[in-house]
Amino acid sequence: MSQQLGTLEELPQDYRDAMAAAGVAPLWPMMRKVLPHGRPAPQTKPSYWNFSALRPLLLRAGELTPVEKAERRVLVMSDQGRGTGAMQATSSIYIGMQLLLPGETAPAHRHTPSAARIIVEGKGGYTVVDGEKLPMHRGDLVLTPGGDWHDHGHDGDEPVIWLDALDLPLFVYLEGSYAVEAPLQAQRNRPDAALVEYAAAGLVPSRRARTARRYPMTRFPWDRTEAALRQMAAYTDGAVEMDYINPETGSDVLPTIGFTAMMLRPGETVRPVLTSDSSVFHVIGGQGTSVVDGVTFDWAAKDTFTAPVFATVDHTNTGTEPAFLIRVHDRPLQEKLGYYEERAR
Ligand code: 1HN
Repeated sequence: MSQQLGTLEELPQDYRDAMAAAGVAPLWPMMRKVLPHGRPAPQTKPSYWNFSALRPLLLRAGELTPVEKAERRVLVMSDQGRGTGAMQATSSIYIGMQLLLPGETAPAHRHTPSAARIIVEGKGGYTVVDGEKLPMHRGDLVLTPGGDWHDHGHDGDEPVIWLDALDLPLFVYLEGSYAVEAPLQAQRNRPDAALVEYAAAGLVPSRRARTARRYPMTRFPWDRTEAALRQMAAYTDGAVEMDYINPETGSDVLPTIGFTAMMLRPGETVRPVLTSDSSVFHVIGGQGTSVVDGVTFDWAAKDTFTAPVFATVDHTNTGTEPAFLIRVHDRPLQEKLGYYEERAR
């Protein structure tokens, strides 16, 4: 039953003063703010970043701020519900666009939050995750699980840009966020090993001989992902969306953040059910329009936008080629907390 609750103003001033002096406050005036009726009332607003607007700003950061002065040269993409400067794009997901110039390195560190990169442009970039050198190609998803050492480098001759996604807001909220710094890592002589070990779905190196690592696959190359999406699209009439999973366990690739790859056929509109998770969408290729809670975003390759929890989302491919997006979401976190939910629209 929806009952109007008492307000602070209704209470006598002397009582309010006495409560404040005692370090307490009445719950009932604040109750609906923390427990809205029926569904959450997110502060997060649908937000959108046009890559062609970000790119010159990022390149200018390359001129203004040497990487040594930045550690990571990143422009943070803030949720418009919280305002520019907010270090989050949704309640639990941080994103930013990072630039590394030819010859530069970003020093090794490890931290409690987990990170993932989606490579946006440039050739020759790489990241080293726990000693394993991982090349960065356009559209790749590269993971740096919490606690893993990682540094970045660049052997090419053009700027490399990628999108970072981290569960940083959650770790800040939990007062659990910190990093340890170190010089660049020694690279083990087995770059990109997981691409060999997990070359075929359903086959993993025999368990008899070894114990699997907790995060066995840290690079998911885009060419494989796109091929899988195209095959799925040819095989089914339905919406084409595939989960990135840990090949040893079948579960999500990181503890709190999940990733899917989506393909929209030319002219296709998809209307997913309402979900309790929040999402960041990054466009790998193609063009289209998405309407998120009534806000329309016209997107093309390299653009990024968000959907808050329980948002109504319609995606339409307005082009003549397939469109591809990677979705970053927090369903793994919500499932662990036991409240992930889907509702019909
Ligand atoms: C971080 O470690 C990276 O390693 C990028 O590239 C962005 C944002 C906040 C905290 C740590 C990186 C980050 C970050």
